[in-house]
Amino acid sequence: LGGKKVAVVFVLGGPGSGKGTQCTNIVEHYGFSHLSAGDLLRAEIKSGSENGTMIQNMIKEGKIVPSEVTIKLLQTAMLESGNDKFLIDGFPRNEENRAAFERVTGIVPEFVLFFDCSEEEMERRLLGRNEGRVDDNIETIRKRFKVFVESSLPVIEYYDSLGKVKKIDAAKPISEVFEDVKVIFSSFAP
Ligand code: UP5
Ligand code: MG
Repeated sequence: LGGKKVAVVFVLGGPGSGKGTQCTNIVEHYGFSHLSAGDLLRAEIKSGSENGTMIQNMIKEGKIVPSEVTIKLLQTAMLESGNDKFLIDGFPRNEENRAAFERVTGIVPEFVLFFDCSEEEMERRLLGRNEGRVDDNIETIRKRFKVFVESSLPVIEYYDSLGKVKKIDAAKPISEVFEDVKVIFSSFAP
């Protein structure tokens, strides 16, 4: 990003914890650009890119796409936005994602917003979503939960050890979760 100083907040949490929903709210109030890694990967499938079939297969199995692919999409989206404040939603998902992003972009996040929610509640939300996502079926949802616990939670624990995690109770209704999110962003001026 040409040495420009950018502010990045990683928005993490299990499948269906409400990352996308709350990012939409944050964008409206605080001038960030929302980059959902999952949305960028799904757009890549639709575009008919040479990686499309591989990405589609990974998403269907709840597996983590190679970090080169995801990081490239994130970097392009950051450049194209013209903004300098980003919510990166659903990335990094494992230790390798995290280390590669820092190495390739030189960006360290300002903080990590962690939406904490029970699997029971997340499962209910995902099964009720009905947006035709290939991964919103019970078999894939169980795989996504397993990958989250085994690979993604350690990333959150790493940032927690640096004092960078702001944990939110994401089991509450959408508007109440946003009240808690606002407290965090209102005191943050990059
Ligand atoms: N909802 C939201 N908040 C609610 C609340 N407080 N109370 C009641 N209902 C609430 O919300 C999910 C549903 O719940 C919606 O219907 C919403 O209205 C309702 P949403 O905001 O969409 O939750 P979100 O956390 O964004 O869920 P999502 O399914 O997008 O999370 P995932 O992390 O599973 O999905 P993502 O798109 O990030 O990744 C999908 C796949 O892509 C991964 O499994 C992986 O295969 C691949 N991927 C990578 O390989 N690498 C990456 O870096 C990113 C993704
Ligand atoms: Mg999402």
